[in-house]
Amino acid sequence: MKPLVLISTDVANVPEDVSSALKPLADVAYVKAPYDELLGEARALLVGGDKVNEEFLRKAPHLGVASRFGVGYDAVDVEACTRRKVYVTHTPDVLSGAVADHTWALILGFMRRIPEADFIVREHWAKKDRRLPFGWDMKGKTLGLLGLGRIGAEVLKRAQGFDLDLVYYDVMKREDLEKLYGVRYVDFDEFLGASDIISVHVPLLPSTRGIIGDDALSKMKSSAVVVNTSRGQVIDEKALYRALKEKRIRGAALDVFEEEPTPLDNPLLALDNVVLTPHCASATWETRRGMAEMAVGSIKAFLEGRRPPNVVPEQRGLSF
Ligand code: 8YV
Repeated sequence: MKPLVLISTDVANVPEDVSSALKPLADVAYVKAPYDELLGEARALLVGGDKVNEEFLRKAPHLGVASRFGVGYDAVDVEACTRRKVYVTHTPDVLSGAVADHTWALILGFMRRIPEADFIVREHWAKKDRRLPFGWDMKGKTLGLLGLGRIGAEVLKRAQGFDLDLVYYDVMKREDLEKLYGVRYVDFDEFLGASDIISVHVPLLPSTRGIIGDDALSKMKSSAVVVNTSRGQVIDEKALYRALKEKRIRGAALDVFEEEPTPLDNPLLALDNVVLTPHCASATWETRRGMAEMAVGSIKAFLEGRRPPNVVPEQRGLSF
């Protein structure tokens, strides 16, 4: 009997002509939660949004690899996987450009009021009953990158044409990028006090959860725009809502939320100083296909008896 591979995301994300690379080695099933019964037999899992924790792993005694369809693996308990000798892989690099493009779409979409401008053309321009308020120039603004890893670096690369002052805060200094792109390292308080646009590119960790909360928001300029394409939980959404509602900061452009999909009664949705997208920063034809090939490739290597590529850093050097 062939081993069983479960794919817990849909064929739009992992097309069958990509997953078919596994067919000579395994039976492949696309599944939607709950899939407890199949999990009992599964040797490999290509995991979309599901939480892979101790409770989940208990139901998957034969699992050898959890291949995350994405770069962020905050929903996967890597320690629990390591204890059970389950490899955790992810898809770094392949999506950095698409996420950076989307970050810039959000920045410019907010600064030039693109969603509102579109609405005015459709509903009001010809009737001359509502004008589009002015937007803001990029020139002369300070762009602050919270986190300067792979995605932050791509955002920085794209920032070069805009005549911006560039600062960043991270746990690691990136002198290479400082030299290459003229970005300046500042401490967290200076970062908050200097930036007109704060773009979040840190992973969700205990140390980054809620890092943009009441205290951080109180240190921002009134011109600050918070942009988030990383994880919703990095920002305390209630604190952000209060700051936006009271116009203590200028606005926010968000692709990610504390709860996803974000509920329709999330008060953020009623604000006019926000631009919102549905966690789609990596959602392009080319990038999602690249992610699928990478995630499938990790499973294929595992089934062929090799240590899979793109194992998460916490499991570097480990072989099961
Ligand atoms: C999602 C992401 O994985 O890479 C990540 O960590 O958040 C996204 O690319 C994607 O939306 C599929 O779940």
